[in-house]
Formats: sequence, structure tokens, C-alpha cells
Amino acid sequence: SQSLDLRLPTPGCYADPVRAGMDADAVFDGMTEHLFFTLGKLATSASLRDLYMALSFAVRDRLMSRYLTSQETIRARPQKTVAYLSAEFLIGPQLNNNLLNLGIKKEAEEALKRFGIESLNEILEVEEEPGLGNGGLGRLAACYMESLASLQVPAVGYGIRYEFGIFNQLIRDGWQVEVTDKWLKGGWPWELPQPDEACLVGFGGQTESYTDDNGNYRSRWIPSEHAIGVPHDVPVLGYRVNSCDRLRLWRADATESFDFYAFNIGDYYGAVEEKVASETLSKVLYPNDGTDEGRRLRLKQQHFFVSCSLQDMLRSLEKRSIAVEEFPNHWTVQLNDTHPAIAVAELMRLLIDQHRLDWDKAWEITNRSVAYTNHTLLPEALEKWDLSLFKNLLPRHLELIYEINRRFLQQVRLKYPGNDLILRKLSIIDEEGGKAIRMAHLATIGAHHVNGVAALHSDLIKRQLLPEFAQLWPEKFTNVTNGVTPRRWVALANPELSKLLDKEIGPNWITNMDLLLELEKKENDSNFLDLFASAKLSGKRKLAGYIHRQTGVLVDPSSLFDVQVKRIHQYKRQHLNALQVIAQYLRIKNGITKNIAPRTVIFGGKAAPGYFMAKLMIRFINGIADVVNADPDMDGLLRVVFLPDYNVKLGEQVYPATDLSEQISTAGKEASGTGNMKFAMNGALTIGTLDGANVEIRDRVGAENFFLFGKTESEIMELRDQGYSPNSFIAESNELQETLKLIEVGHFSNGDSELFRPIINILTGNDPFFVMADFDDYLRAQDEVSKAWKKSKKWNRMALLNTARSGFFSSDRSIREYCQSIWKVKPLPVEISCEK
Ligand code: NBX
Repeated sequence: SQSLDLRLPTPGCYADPVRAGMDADAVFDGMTEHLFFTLGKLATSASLRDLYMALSFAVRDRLMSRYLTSQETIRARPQKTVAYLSAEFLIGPQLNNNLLNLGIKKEAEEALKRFGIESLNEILEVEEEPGLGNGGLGRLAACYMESLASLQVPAVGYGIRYEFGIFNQLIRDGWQVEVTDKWLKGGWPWELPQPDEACLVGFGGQTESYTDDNGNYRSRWIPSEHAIGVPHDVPVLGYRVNSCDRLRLWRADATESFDFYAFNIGDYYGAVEEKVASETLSKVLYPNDGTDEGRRLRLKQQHFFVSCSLQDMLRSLEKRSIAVEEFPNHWTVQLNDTHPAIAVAELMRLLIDQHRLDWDKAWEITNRSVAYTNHTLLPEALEKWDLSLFKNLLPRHLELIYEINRRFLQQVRLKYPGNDLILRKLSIIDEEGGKAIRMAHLATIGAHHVNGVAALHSDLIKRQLLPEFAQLWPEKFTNVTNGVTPRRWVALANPELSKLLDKEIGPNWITNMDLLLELEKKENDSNFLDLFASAKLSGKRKLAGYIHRQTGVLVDPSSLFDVQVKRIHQYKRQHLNALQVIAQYLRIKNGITKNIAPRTVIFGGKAAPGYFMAKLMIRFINGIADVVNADPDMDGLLRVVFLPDYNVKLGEQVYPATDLSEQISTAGKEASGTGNMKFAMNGALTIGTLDGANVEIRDRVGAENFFLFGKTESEIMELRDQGYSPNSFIAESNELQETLKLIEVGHFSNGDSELFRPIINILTGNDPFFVMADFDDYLRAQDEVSKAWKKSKKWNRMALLNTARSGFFSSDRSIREYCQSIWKVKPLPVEISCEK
């Protein structure tokens, strides 16, 4: 095999663990050295955190030859690389994942024993999780990076190294309290700062026109402000392959420590002002996962990381003396929602203003390189920038966007003569109210493909969100149903199930989830079903312990664990679930317990700090929990838990421990969902609406293994068009009336009838998410759940079939689809020489 001319300090030949330094002795020696030289500690006085750091450094060392060889292979072979642009990468804890993908978990455990640590978990507990994302979108980016590396596809994830990620959530008196996430305190061992590859980014100022040497009219941008982007690289290792891709996160630094002019005139504070302003750029992640607040600093963040990333890509061509015209053959740029959509204008600017290309060539390059993934249909979540704000911050980009729009609308005019309405609908500039830039339009016009994230969602993009665009360019629109990585979400999160799967079907399911279909053969094998159920029980025991430690609530691991974990949102309808809990509570109070299955209803998720209703929903759930858990009548029948600070790490505990997955959004509102997939893989049954990827999950696992309820998307539309009135549904349901009544009298708020009034008002007012319309059917489906739970063998069979048929939802499948139909990239296997 061809080997690259690299001087590798530790040849990382996977086939030869001793030479590669992968055995327990080597890991132990590595830890000892890092304790001494890197951390300045003696093994005798090392804390758990010291040991975590030492092991992480030792593991990082063992990634390095793969990482460097991969980067060198990508550099040396002229093949297309994926650039995944995302304002968020919710990567989760790194140590365990790297141990798994390297294949040295046992060796690490052995090494730890020599330091007196009996369980790897003790060390994993210490790891801070980088919360560099809000929820599904950020986590998807992380799953995709892991699959790209595992599939040996050359890729770079480009994003922002926020100093403070998503806030930590505390619950005080039932309310959410936000606490700053200081994930970098104490140092984070997985990043490699690369100050030599810093990039300069401009903001503000103005443009001026001039005539170039060839007599052409040109525009140039004179920014009033600059920031420096310093890349911080995180290796992303594939599963048991040599490929190790890179996550390149940009930190904003000030251009100068001092503005020397200001310094000279004695304005010391003025001089440091610019430094402070630009350093604030990558300070904090915006914690809104829905509504976009149109904040100036957020647009600055977006332009900052996009500009750095595109400059980095162009520079990689220059370094290899590849002509800039070749850009689309070397980079395929994926926009994770519109957050990086400024890339369309910024790439044009770099090509025209800096690389001197003419418009047509620049546009061809841009359009051939860029593709856009949409993640939401909610109008309030669609990014729009106020024109004056945009002009003030990015005047040159505005000129370019005007020109993109002008040329585009000219095309539209020719196609639809005299149709002003369609021009207004398609324009990048929204003329209603104050003028604004519609980023989804910019992305759609600039991209060669636009995709949704589940079949229904992609269909709705064409029918509802961008119908005029879909009519204009039908071939541009496509679907790639989301997926999640089975490495983190099964192999690592659910060791008991993994062991069982390894034993039954061999270990290859981890990279080929279709092999899980072999489990179908076991659906009537009582022995196997028992083993499957006991893996689940073991997950539930662990979670029960965690719940007790965190909340003080004792839950019974043999009860049905009924779980809803996701961001708190009205469209996700945690309040529908909460109402159902109250209805069950009332039944128990009224002695109607015959059909009740003992349940532990678990909620988890963060609310955006400015989202009043979401925060009230948390308070509401905690109010219900307080009443239910304190009532002896509920003993053995019902428990309610709100798990604080839901994040990736906690998710890893929750998915394996869940029997029932709550996916109850208003049909047409949840683009895909990805938690739904993690639950199904881990053998939870879903209760859900026909929304997002639920539709495909049900198709795959079988309608008989899924608890369906609720109005369909078209029924919801119909209801709305007819003038929906929640009260007509309330009038027909006694249980719903009684449930609402109990809230109104303050039963869950210590007699305070005002506290939850806003929830009642919204539900009985216009009920924008059709909670009342779906309540009765939801309760019916929950009764089906209870009935099924009581036939445990049947339940276990249904659960097994969920796992068996969930292979489609591996992110490996999603990434293969992106590679084939959108990116046109192929794997590039990485060879590491093992000279004797
Ligand atoms: O993206 C989510 C969707 O709601 C899910 O249905 C979908 O499964 C997931 C992955 O495709 N969207 C999401 O998580 N959005 C955000 O987190 C977000 C963050 C910042 C922002 C707007 C939305 N300004």
C-alpha cells in the first residue's frame, strides 16, 4: 500500500496495538507522563479530574497519527471535501466516544485500575460537556461529523468556539434558572488551537467605487472594524478506521491589543474598546432554538465564522496551487439552516473583490458549491435581517445581495411576464413592513440543492414554505431524512443492549444497522425477549438512581418509563403530556385504576430564557410533580419527574432507560425530530402524531408497534381554515373539562388560581397548537399503551421490533444520501504505514 512521507512519532497502526501504543501499559505510561509533565501532578496526589485530563491527553495522543495522516491524505489527494457550516455543534463528551472509536476502552479501564480507579464511569463523570448548540440542529451536525469520519469521507465541520455554550439549567421552586456554562474552566483537552492559521474578518464601514487597472468599474469595502478568527481544531475520529476529520471552531480575538493611534493620543479606554467589542463576538451561544430575535451580534457571529471558513477553504486551494475556479471540485459547502447563509454573499465577495473573478464565473462557482438544509417551517424561526442593520454591518454584502436579487428577479420576470405578485413572493427583500433580508431566499437562490430533514417536512417545504421556488426549480428540492449515530446513541449509551446485540448478531451492526433486522427472527423467542427486557431494566435502574440523586424522587424501575425530553416549546406540546398526567391522576383519585399501568412520567428540556410560556410550562410540570409525588394514593401508580439540565450526557442515560417515547408535536410543526430515532433504536415504543420523522419511523417499525394519535397535518389545516375553536372540543370531553378545572382552581399551585392562568387562557383561547383538538385521542392512545404494557411479552416483542427495524435512522444512511445525491463526494480511505 502507498504510504505517505510522514514522520509519525507514534505510528497509529490499528492492526498492531503494541507498536501503536494502544495497549494498557502504553495508556498507563501515557497517563503517567501527562500527569507529571502536562498537569504537574504526582500520581499519588492526582484528583479524579487530573486523571480525566491525563487519560484524555493520552487518548488524544493516540488519535494524533490518524488525525495528521488523514489531514495529510486529504491535502495530498485532489478530492472533494465536505465543508459542513453550522453555527452549532453539540458534540457531547469526547473521552468515551474516542475510546470506543479507537477501540481501547478495555485498555483504558485496565490503565485506570492501576491508579486505583475501579470504573471508567467515575472518570467519565468528570468531563464537562461543550454545550455548543441548542438542540436537534446542533446535535445533528455532531452526528453527521461522526458519520462522515466513520464513512471515511473527507470533511471539515466549521463553526464557532463559544466561550459560553447553552446555559446550565437549575430548577428553583419549580422554575427554570439559567446559569452560565463555563465549559472551558480548567481547560478542555480535545482542542488544538492554530493561531498561525488565523483569519481576518471585517465589519461595518462603507463601500466605494473605483476603476481598476483594466478600466472596469468595481466596488471595494472599507470596513470600520475587524476581528481575528483563531481556529481551534477538534479531531473527529471515525469508528475503527484511520479517518479522522476535523471540527474547526473559530474563536474571535481582537485585531490589535491596542489601537496605537488612540493609545498615542492618550485615549486608553477608547483603544481597548475595539478589543473588547471583537472579543465578545464568540463569547456566547444564543439560547433561542426557535424565534429569531434579529440581534446585531448574532449576525456578526454568523458573518464572522462564515468568512473565516470560506477564507480557510480558498487558502487551502492556494497552498496547493489549485486555481480558484476549481473551488467546486474541491469543496462542497453545506449550510446547516440559514445561520451560515451569508456564505452565498461572502463567497461572491471573496471571488469578485479579492480573486478578481467576473460575476458570472463567481456565481457559477458559488452555486455549484453551496447547498442548503432547512430545519423549520415555523414562520417566527425563519431568519430575516432588518435592512438598515444589515447595511450598517455588511454594506458590501448588501450590494452583492441586491445584484443577486436583481439578476434573479429578471429571470423570474421572463418566466412569469407581468406577474408582480410572484416577484414579491420570491424576492430576497421582504417589502412588507420594514424592509428585511430573507435568508432562506438567499440560501435557496444561491444553492444547487435545498433539502428538508424528513419526508413530510421536505414535502411541506415545497407545498407551503417555498412553493414559488419549488415551481421554478423543482429539481433543486429534495429530502434527506435525518439520522443519528449508533456509536454514541447505542454502543456507548447502552452497553447492556450492545453486549446482547454483539452476542446475537455479531459486532457489525455498529457500522451496518441493517443487520439489526436479523433480530426479527427472535420476536417469539421468550428467552431472548427476557434478555432484551433485562437490558432495558438495567438502564432503568441506573436512571432511577440518577433521578433519586438529582431530585430526591424515588421511582420504581419496574414501572413504565414514559419520557419526553426535548426543548420546551408550545408546538412540541409538553403541556398536552402534562394534561394527560392530570387526567390519570384524577382517575386514580376517583378509584378508576383498573386499566392504569404504573408509570413514571419523565420530562426534561430547556426553555429559551425569553420564552415566557415555555418557562411556565416547566413550572406547571413541577407543580404537577409536587402534588402527584406527595400523594400516597399515587404510590405504585404514578410518579412525575422533571429532570434538570437535559443535555447530551443526560440523554445518554435517558434513551436506554425509556419504555415510551413521547413525540406529540402538532402535525406539520416538527421538521423531523431526532430524539424519536434514538428512542426507537434503544427499544422504546413511540406514542406520536404523524409529524416529522415519526411518519417514517411508523412506516419502518410497523403501525402495530407504534401508538398513533392526533390530527394529521391536512386535518389541522382544515380545522384552522374552518376557524378552529378549542371550546367545541372541550365541550365534548368530560375528562378534559375536569382536568382544566383542577388547574384553574389552583390545585397544582398551592391554591393560587392565577399562576397557570396563561396556560388555561391560551388553551381555551386560540390554542395555536391544537392541544384541545388532540387531547381525547391522545388519552385513548395512552390507554392503549397501558393495556399493551400489561402484556409484558407482547410489549417486549414490540420493543424488540423497534430496535430491529430502526437501522434506517442511522446517520450513516443520511450521510451516504448526502454524499451521493447532493455533495457528489466519495470516501477516501486513509492508509497508515506500519514499517517494521
Ligand atoms: O432540527 C431542529 C428541528 O426542530 C427538529 O425537528 C429537527 O429534527 C432538528 C434537526 O434537523 N431545529 C433546531 O434544533 N433548531 C435550532 O436549534 C435553532 C437554533 C438557533 C436558531 C433557530 C433554531 N436561531
